[in-house]
Order: sequence, then C-alpha cells, then structure tokens
Amino acid sequence: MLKFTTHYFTMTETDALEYARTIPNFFPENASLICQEIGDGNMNYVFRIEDQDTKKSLIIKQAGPTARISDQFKLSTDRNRIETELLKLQNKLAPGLVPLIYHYDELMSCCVMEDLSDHQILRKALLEYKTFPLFSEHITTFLVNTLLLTSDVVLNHKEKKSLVKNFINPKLCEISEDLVYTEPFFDCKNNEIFPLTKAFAQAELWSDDAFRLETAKLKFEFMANAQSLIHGDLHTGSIFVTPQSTKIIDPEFGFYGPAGYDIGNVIANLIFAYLHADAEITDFIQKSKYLEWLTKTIKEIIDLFSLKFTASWQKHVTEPTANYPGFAEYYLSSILRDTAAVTGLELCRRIIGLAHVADITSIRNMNKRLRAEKIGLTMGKHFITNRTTIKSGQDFINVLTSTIAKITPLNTDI
Ligand code: SR1
Ligand code: MG
Repeated sequence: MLKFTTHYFTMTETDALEYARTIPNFFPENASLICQEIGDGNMNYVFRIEDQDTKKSLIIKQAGPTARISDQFKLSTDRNRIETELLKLQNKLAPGLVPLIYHYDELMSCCVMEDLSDHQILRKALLEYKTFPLFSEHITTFLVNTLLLTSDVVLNHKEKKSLVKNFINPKLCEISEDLVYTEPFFDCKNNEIFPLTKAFAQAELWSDDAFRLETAKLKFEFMANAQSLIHGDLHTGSIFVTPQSTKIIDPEFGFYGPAGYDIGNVIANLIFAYLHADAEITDFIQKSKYLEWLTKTIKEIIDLFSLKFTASWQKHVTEPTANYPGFAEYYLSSILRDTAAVTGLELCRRIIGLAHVADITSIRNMNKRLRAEKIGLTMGKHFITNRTTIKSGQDFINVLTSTIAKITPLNTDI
C-alpha cells in the first residue's frame, strides 16, 4: 500500500490496522481485524491487532520522534532498528526468552512482533503479589548468554567491534547518562522528587561530595566500558512473565556497555517490588511469605548468574589471555561490583529523577512512601559506595535487610 511507502508518519489505531493488512502471509485478505494502542511505557506506541475470527494477533511497535513521557526528549527513530536487530540477536543467544520479530520497516520506524498478551508485565504481576518460581532460572540464562557471549572473552575481536559500531546508540545513551548518572545527584530542575523526600536527598546525597565523586566515576565507566551488548533498560516493565515463561522485551536502549548494568537493573527493580510489598501488605503472614520469595529470588539471581557465568566461560572462552589463572575470577568480580553500583544508581534515580516506578508511586500512605523512599536512597548510596565488597546473593540481601531495620516505621497518620 502506497500510504506506508512514501514518507514516515506516526500511526493512529486505524493506520496500524491498515498497516497490519500489508504484512505478507499473516492475516487472510478480508480478515475482520481490530486494533488497540496498548503502550504504557515512556517512549513508543504499541498497537495490538487481532483477527476477531481466528484470534490470531500481532504487535506493531512504532518509534515516535519524541518520547511519550515528554516532548522535551527529541529522539532518533533509529532506536526501533536497534531494538529489532537486538531482539533477533538475543533470540539466537537466548532462544525462547525474547519475542519473535516478524518484520522491520525502516521508513515507518516500526517493527512487527509476536503478541505476548498471554503473559503479564512483571512489574504489574509483582504489584499483585504473584510469584514466579522459574524467573531466576530464566533471567540468569538470558543475562549470561547475552552478556558473556557478546564480549571480547568469546567473540572474535573484529566481529565484536563491528557489533559495537552497529549498536552505537548515542541519543538513548545520553538519556541514561543524564537520567541515571547525572540529574539524580543534584537538585536538578528535571527531577520529579516527592516533596517529603527532598530534604533527605539534600542531606544524604546531594551534599556528600565523596559520594557524588563515586557517581561521576560510574558515569565514565558507563560511557567508556564497551564490555557487552547490553539490553540497557532491564527493569521489571521490560519483562513479560507467566509461571512457565519469561520474555524480555524493549531493548531499545541497547549498546555496548558494562555487563553489570543489566543485572543491577533487574535487582533494583525487584527491590522496588519488595519496598512496595513491605509498605502495602497488611497481613503479616502474606507479607512475610511474599518478602521471603522476593529475597530468595534476588539472592538466586546473583548466585545463579555467577555459577552459570563460570560454566559458560569455561565452555566458550576464545581469548587466550582470558585463560590466565585468576582472570575469570577477576572479570566476574568486576561485573558483580558494577551490578552492585547499578543497583544503587537505579534505586536512586527512580526515586529522585524524572522516571519513577509504580512500585513506589502507588504506595498510598504518604508516610509509608516516605519511609520506602528513604530506605531506597539509603540502600542506593550503600550499594554505590561499597560496591567492591558486595559480591554474593547474601551480600545483596544483607544490604536490603540491614537498611530496612535501620529506617524505623514512622507515624502512619499523615
Ligand atoms: C525519557 S525516557 C525515561 C526512562 O524511560 C525508559 O524506560 C528508560 O528507563 C528511561 O530512563
Ligand atoms: Mg522501555
């Protein structure tokens, strides 16, 4: 159809439905299709198209010229190419753990992919206090396969450099450099800090020069350490789940960066689910059980990652110097250090910065929200400052439980 072949425009639901008919060999010619825009993220437009007779469906994801969260972010629509190519590569490295791509359209900056409506976004499921016994197993396979197998340890170095070039993602990296590494650490006008938390951020983070120096060092590591082809935004809103299945979506922030960035994002967002449950569940037994499952999951993710990483290293390493005694341990320990640091950065930026998480903003009692935010920021600072000593799953849990014990429950009457 000529309409979609001459120039780029942002699609309405009617356009997306028409577009779906142009995809070869998917829907029958006169299928009775319905279309709904279902995107709820900060960036793009997501259309679900279903054949009402057969119930066969697909997703069209289109990148607009600005971010959905704010027109202030002028963005390159190339992010849709990055997302498409990364999903295809991740499907080879970690089969079954990402949605299938059916089609990519450079002109319209959209991709067509598998509909995962039988899954639920992990953040929403965790806010309903659901548990996913296979999640730690699945996510650690995804992390090890996508992070180690794209690194210089395994890939031919010329092949790796050509991937670095293909996945250069300057505009979206700039967003992370600003929103994750810069703005949360001073009283920036772009921050959307909860008014009751501002004095705490000022006293504990913004006026601590030694702490801010650590965040500056981490920012330069994020910009300069082209270690692995990372997802770049692996929070619980980028993960679809069922009890049996995990699918990682949305790698538009992907680029060659520190491997620990992805792991730290997963851990921090599970901690947000923990803080939500701690503040909102009133039944003592239900709360204990749920917090226990989250604790176990966080611990398992760190420890299973280390185990699987070591096994995969032994199987796949090709770089001769990486075989020197002690190098594998040195390399893994630097990833765990970065994981702790990014856990801390993500905790701070989602509380202070522009882009918040529902786990915290949906805590109804203002005093409980203030307490959750203080715990998050205190933990965040600890993870960043003490990153070289936090290595095992138990180390991560110790930071969580000791910080919670320190910040006493407040008067909940406000
Ligand atoms: C302008 S985008 C704000 C945030 O949403 C995305 O999901 C990333 O996390 C980004 O930092
Ligand atoms: Mg996203």
